[in-house]
Amino acid sequence: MDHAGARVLCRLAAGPVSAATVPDRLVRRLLTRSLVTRSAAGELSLHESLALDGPSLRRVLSARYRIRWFETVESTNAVGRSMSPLARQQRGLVGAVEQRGGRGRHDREWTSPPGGLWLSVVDDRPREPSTAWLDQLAMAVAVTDAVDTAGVDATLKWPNDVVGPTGGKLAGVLLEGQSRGDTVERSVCGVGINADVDPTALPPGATSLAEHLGAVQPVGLVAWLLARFETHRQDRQATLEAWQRRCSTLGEAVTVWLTDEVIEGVATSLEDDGSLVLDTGGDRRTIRPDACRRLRVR
Ligand code: BT5
Repeated sequence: MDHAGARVLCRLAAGPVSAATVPDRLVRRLLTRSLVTRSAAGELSLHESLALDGPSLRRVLSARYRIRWFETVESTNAVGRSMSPLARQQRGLVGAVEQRGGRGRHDREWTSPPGGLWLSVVDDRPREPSTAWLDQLAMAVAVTDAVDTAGVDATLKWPNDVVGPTGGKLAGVLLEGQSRGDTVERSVCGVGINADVDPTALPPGATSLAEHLGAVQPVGLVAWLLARFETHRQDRQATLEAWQRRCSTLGEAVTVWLTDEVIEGVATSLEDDGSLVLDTGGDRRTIRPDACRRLRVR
């Protein structure tokens, strides 16, 4: 699906929209491909045959993705790590209805009931580490783009949280790389979005799109999410700027837990590699995303 079509599908994730708000040619294209239906009142909806499964993802995504879909899986990132090699222009996409052993950073548990989007994007282009690490930021910004299009205003909390309008954690990103020497040979960018999930099925402090929008069709989000991810990861400067615009951490007094140290200071800016700069009252400390175990705004 092209960008304009992917964006419309994302708007439809939260329910019908008036066909009058979508260019006629695009409506015809989406109808011809049986991705949407139009009611007598002129409202577009996602086609009822689209579900969150492998065949539907093949219909909404381009052929560049090698898709592996599971009803239940331990962790989509773990499957992504062991996928057979991809061609240079190809991306792997691993998804599941439910994860039994979903993982966050530092091997923390990631709760992944049905109704959420649990995806991992696999890329085998050899890259230098700082470029590969940018994917983490690019995916977080892409999530805010997608949920914003679906109707939820989200912000970013450094290093990798997407936060909903009332402060709960809506999504998280887990980037893993397999390196040889100084080259990252495979990156697996995992993203978990609490889409059509009842918040009572989630840990305290979490929120979901359903909590803000009512019923959501998660498949509607995927093509636009991945289109935005690919766009952001190609432009470091634009991604950093977009990240900073969306970030609620900058300017705040924060406490950061590292493995063997706790630092307090004011978050002032983001470095090119995604590190956070803290003003600790005279001193300047730079913290890499992977070194941060926890951050709290004071
Ligand atoms: C993250 O870790 O935020 C990264 C989450 C990445 C999950 C995706 S799902 C697809 C792919 N496959 C995987 O196995 N993982 C990736 P972190 O910053 O460490 O946050 C983890 C913390 O968030 C936990 O300790 C809980 O407090 C909280 N948490 C767990 N599940 C949650 C959920 N569904 N929604 C919001 N918060 C959650």
